[in-house]
Amino acid sequence: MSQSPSFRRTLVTSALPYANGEIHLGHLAGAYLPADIYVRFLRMRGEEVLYICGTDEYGVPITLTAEKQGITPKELVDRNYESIRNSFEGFGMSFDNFSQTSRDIHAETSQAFFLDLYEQGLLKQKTTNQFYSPSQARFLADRYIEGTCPKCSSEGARGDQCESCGSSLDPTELIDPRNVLDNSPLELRETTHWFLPLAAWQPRLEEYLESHPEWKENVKQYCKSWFGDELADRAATRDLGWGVPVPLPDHEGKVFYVWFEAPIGYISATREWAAGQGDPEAWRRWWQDDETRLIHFIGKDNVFFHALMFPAMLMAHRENYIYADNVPANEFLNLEGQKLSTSRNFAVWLPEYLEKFQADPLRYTLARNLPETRDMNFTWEGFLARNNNELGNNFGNLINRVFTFVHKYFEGTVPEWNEEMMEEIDRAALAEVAADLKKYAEHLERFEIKAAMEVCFHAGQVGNRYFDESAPFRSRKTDLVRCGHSLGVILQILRQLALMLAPVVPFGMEKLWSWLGMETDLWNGGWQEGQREIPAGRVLGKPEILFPRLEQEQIQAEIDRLRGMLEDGS
Ligand code: B3M
Ligand code: ZN
Repeated sequence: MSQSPSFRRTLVTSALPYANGEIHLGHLAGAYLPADIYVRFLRMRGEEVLYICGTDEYGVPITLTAEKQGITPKELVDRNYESIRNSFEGFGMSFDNFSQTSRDIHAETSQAFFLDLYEQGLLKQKTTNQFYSPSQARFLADRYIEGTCPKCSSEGARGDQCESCGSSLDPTELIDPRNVLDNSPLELRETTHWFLPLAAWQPRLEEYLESHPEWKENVKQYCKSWFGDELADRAATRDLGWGVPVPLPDHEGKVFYVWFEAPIGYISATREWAAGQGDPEAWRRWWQDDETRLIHFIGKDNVFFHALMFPAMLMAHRENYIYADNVPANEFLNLEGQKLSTSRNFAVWLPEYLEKFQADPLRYTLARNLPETRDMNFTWEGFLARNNNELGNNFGNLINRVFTFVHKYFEGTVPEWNEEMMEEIDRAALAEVAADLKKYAEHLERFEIKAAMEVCFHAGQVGNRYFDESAPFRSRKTDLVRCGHSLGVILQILRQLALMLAPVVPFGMEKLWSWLGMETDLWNGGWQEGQREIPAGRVLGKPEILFPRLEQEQIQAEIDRLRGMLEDGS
């Protein structure tokens, strides 16, 4: 099915986070915050949008972690699911459904999907040699295998990589390969698996890519580099005790390869959502209707699966699925100038962050620093500066000064302001902010969130400049009518600032929205009301400090902790 240029609704997904640990800032900047900003923007404009996510719960890292902790994989993923869901909620992620791939609906959905391709004869069977552990009577994934590195002779090299010399390895290259868990010796045995022969879809995939010149450069470049060689067969199944069972006879002990089944998780989660709405078939509107536009937000390491493999699977299915209309993939976020490392705990974890700080300043700082076109850097000093200078001074103070003034001198109602009193300075400021609002929307439509944030910041500066130059604090003593008019004008600027800031700092802007006495739900058509003038005489709410200042001491502990991590690791 080709993608329709005119669409009625948008289905947005964020990469399903692995349920083997917490969420950190790198995740947030890659696949989550940008998607949430985009979705909130669409909702604010009253568009039909569905935002789907969930935890990715199968695969080897999960079984390894569970084994280390002495619990079952299901216990591990359920625990992590709860915690990830809670911290996402605290961060203000506005998913319509946040599911789990270990649920029955996902097993059913992915098995039916597999069978559709299988019955068409589109999957290819191949027999390979894999290490088998006689002591545990199972085939072992690469990460369960350890041995002596064939390149540098150091012991304890993993089946996929030697940590000492950095070589990537095939487990069959290891000298004296052993089971990591009990150190027992291994045997090579034949095993048979199903593969997706991607080369068969290559011409269609190339055409698909060409039909999307608007995609981000990085994504197009990755795809082109893969097209340089013929696309290889991709495993659809593997030998593992934890996964969705392959629904074929004589396939005991075989489950889907996690990258085959995880993207189908987007469909399962949509079906689950539909069932929850009491309309189980409603998912089809989101996946099988040309007028739906599908957008996958991901990090750059997931481009292959979202721009090629999953679209090929969707093309191959006999039912008419849509596939991604865009795949806005982000580069990576560094931390204090270094690469994030979860194994060395050199990361900022969301649950810990939320114990100490509010969500809005982090959302704002990350949005200003998104790794949209290149890797970016998060520093705690930068966070402090963004919070105090930008959120606090540029936006918070302006909002606070205006409201305090109106409450003090105009009984909390919007003062008389009107066309006859308009002077050049008023018109210029209003025109500038209205132009910013337009530019802001154009950027967001193109997924240029950082550029949209620039524009939003600029609009805040216009508001501050106008406040200083129209100087209601002076005219208050000389010309109260003029003073009221200036405040009326600034309130019009604030209503537009509220729109531009809302997707990024939703907690603060929901408050501002109500203080401004707006009537519509901000997330359902607020954009339209935000275009209309706030009339004189409206009663305004009482403000509070939206973005409290942070002190150096509050971030120093975080800086020290990260420094300590680096020192321990070196
Ligand atoms: N869990 C990898 C990741 O979080 C993987 C994404 C699955 S999306 C279907 O980077
Ligand atoms: Zn080595």
